[in-house]
Amino acid sequence: MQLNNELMIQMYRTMLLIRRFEEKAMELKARQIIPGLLHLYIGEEAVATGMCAALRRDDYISSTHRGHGHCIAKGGDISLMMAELLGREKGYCRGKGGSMHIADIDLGILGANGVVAAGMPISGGAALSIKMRGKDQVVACFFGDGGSNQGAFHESLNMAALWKLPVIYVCENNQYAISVAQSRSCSIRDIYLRKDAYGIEGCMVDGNDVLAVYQAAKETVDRARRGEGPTLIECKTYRWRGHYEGEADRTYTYRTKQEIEGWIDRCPIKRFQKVLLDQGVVSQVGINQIEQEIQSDLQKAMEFAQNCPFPEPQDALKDLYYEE
Ligand SMILES: Cc1ncc(C[n+]2csc(CCOP(=O)(O)OP(=O)(O)O)c2C)c(N)n1
Ligand SMILES: [Mg+2]
Repeated sequence: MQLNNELMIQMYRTMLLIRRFEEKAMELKARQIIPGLLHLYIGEEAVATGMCAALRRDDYISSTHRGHGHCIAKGGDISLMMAELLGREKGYCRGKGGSMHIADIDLGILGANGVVAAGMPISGGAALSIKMRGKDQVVACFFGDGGSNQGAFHESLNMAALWKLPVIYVCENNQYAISVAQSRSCSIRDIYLRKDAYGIEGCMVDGNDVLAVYQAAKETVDRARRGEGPTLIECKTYRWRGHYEGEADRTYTYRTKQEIEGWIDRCPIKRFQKVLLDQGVVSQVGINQIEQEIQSDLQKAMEFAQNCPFPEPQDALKDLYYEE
């Protein structure tokens, strides 16, 4: 598939922004500046980027506990994200939600979610609303290999298939659910084959190749817009960090250093950078400039977040759903 240069550069920029945002979050967590749990997306950037590049602004996504990459790829504001991670009052959830609750309804970001596979029924509901309103929007539903073993996965796929809902189910198969290898928890090796149980289309792609993800995304999004129903895309990828930040000291108990290093060698960003340089889409000077622009954007986000106050204690219950 021949893509225009502007789109390719935009995808490179998105991947790099996700990487640098996550590296900054990693550093802030290590310095104990970010409270709560933090699950980083480093190594998986091509999945969110390739998928969201095929979406329109008015399309929806549902996300997971590892959601920063999805949010950034759908156009989320990194200043509001950073403020939320730091618990500040101008953050996406006014500093009360943290990493696993970031949402931006205006951008169709229906929310990160601490409950594994909980985005799946939410996506089905959003897609049903699209159908009932007679619109041609679509929903991209991100979930992990672990999530695909949940009942919510199977119920959602069945219903979406039955009602021909416009959902693209994007399985981010990073091969582990916390410390459990997919081979120890899943009855089949290739999760996309579960499409057959529901009579829907599906495919498997190299989740570290942003162009492959984009191509699969484009085809399936077009199909969903035409009213031809849901698709299951499995993206094979790998997370470089532990399940959550803080896990590092026990990482090698369930996977080897060699395995991790092998995947780091297959970095999706370095790989795409080589494609762009080889094809003359961008020069080394252009690559350096993108890096500087991202550093500057991140710096501004940090300043915004750090200059923002914490919520007042008397506002602890404001903006929350609760019963008197
Ligand atoms: C319903 C539910 N069960 C268990 C958990 C605990 N938990 C949090 S993340 C996780 C593993 C998820 O693995 P996967 O879906 O592969 O996503 P990944 O972390 O690899 O991105 C589990 C079991 C949870 N949050 N929600
Ligand atoms: Mg996983």
